[in-house]
Amino acid sequence: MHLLHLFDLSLVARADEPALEWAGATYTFGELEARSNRVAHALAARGLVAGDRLCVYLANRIELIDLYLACVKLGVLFVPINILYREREIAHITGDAEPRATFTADELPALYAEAERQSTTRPSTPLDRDTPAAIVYTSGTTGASKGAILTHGNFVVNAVNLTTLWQITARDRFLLALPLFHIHALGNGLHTWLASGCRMRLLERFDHRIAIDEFLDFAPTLFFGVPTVYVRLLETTPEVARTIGARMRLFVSGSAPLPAQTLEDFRARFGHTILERYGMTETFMNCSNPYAGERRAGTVGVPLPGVATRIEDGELLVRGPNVFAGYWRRPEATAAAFTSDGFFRTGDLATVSSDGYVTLLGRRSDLIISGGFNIYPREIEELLLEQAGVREAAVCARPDALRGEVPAAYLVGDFDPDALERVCREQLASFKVPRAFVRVDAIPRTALGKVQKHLLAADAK
Ligand code: MLC
Ligand code: AMP
Repeated sequence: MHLLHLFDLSLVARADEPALEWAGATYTFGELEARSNRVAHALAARGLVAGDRLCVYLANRIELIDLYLACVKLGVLFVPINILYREREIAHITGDAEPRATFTADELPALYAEAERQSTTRPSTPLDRDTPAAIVYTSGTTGASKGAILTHGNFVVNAVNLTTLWQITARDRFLLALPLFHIHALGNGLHTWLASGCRMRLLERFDHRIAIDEFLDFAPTLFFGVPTVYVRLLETTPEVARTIGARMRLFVSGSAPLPAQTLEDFRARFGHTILERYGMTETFMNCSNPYAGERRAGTVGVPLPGVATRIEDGELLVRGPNVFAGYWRRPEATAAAFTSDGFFRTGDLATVSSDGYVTLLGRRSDLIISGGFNIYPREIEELLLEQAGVREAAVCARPDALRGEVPAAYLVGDFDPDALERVCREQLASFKVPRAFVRVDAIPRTALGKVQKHLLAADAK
């Protein structure tokens, strides 16, 4: 099975039904099929063939969906880049993926002018379960961001699992506000939408100042968020929250730990128990709380169908058809990520209760998750160490009520904190810019020279 078998449940079988609300207009599934076929032919006319990579540096918009569908139809690997990334971060991805084409908002008018002249019939390309559909970059613990190769089979099994288990049907109204450059919105959002054939309203991003108006206007039944989004939604007045809650069927949270208090506060205000699930770029979704059974606070629920789990030295290992095909052009990193019997090392520390619920305890690495965006301290430390006067640098997480964690920098040397902040703002995505630049006499280290971040982090609290 490949992705078009899944998508045709909507693109073909529901061709005349409303599919997408975007920027005030409504499109049917048939229109999306025709648009993406035209775009696919325009890309092919520019020389793109199966196996090529195509990078997109775009905020959520209909053209991003057209481009994704066009890539799937051509067997071209779709490589989304976080729209908040700056030159340095983008250059790493384009250098590594070596795309045949890269689309930013500026390139779209020319492409669509070419697409206008193309046929609306679907191009034919041999595809199967193992055909790579996308490369999604995930920051590596060593600092260098690695491309996870995600196959048609990975996307299909994830979408089938979630659509079934969360009872998503064509009757749902799905509000999608998360960024399509990550697998949360791309793998879970876009694919369950197309698998179920429901109506989706797409927002450019989650803007807490207008999100409530979108809820009231669209009256969704289904919503996916990261914990920061739910903390933001708690700012809603009790009356409005009740109105929204009365129409909603299911709120899902993931990508970062959902505090039990947020779950409780949300239940009190919206009358819904958020369903928490757990995934990774490399594995799609591994675990989910049950739709019908107990949604247990502080846990990520039970392993999904087909997903085998094992705990080794406290770390959660997973194996199944959801797990990616390896890192792009990094055989050593791929080999290191798997055990000899094919289990993927998630890097997440976990325990499992006697009735099978998985609780995540933290990360093996010093990954920081801020508002659902991942930050590897090493990348920021390297930039700081390039700056005049900085002799040593350690970046670690500070707890933050809104975003879960934010980065803080601890530095040895003679430097100007304002200048460091300016450099970080210029060269890094906004969520990676340290919230504090703290001068310290020494970075605490073990006898072996390893930085003891917990001592710095304790100091920050
Ligand atoms: C935030 N900003 C964005 C943005 N989100 N810009 C474009 N697109 C987005 N999606 C920018 C804002 O312009 C602003 O920039 C700064 O970030 C903070 O904005 P804010 O309004 O204060 O945002 P906030 O209320 O903090 O909410 C941010 C957020 C965002 C929660 C909406 O962090 C977000 O979209 N997170 C989702 C990340 C995600 O999908 N992760 C999934 C990874 S996959 P400035 O310059 O003004 O500061 C994964 C696997 C799994 O982990 O299991 O899912
Ligand atoms: P990414 O590399 O962006 O795919 O992020 C994957 C990581 O997000 C996982 O390894 C977890 O550490 C974290 N994550 C995802 N979902 C949850 C969750 N429900 N609770 C805690 N952490 C989560």
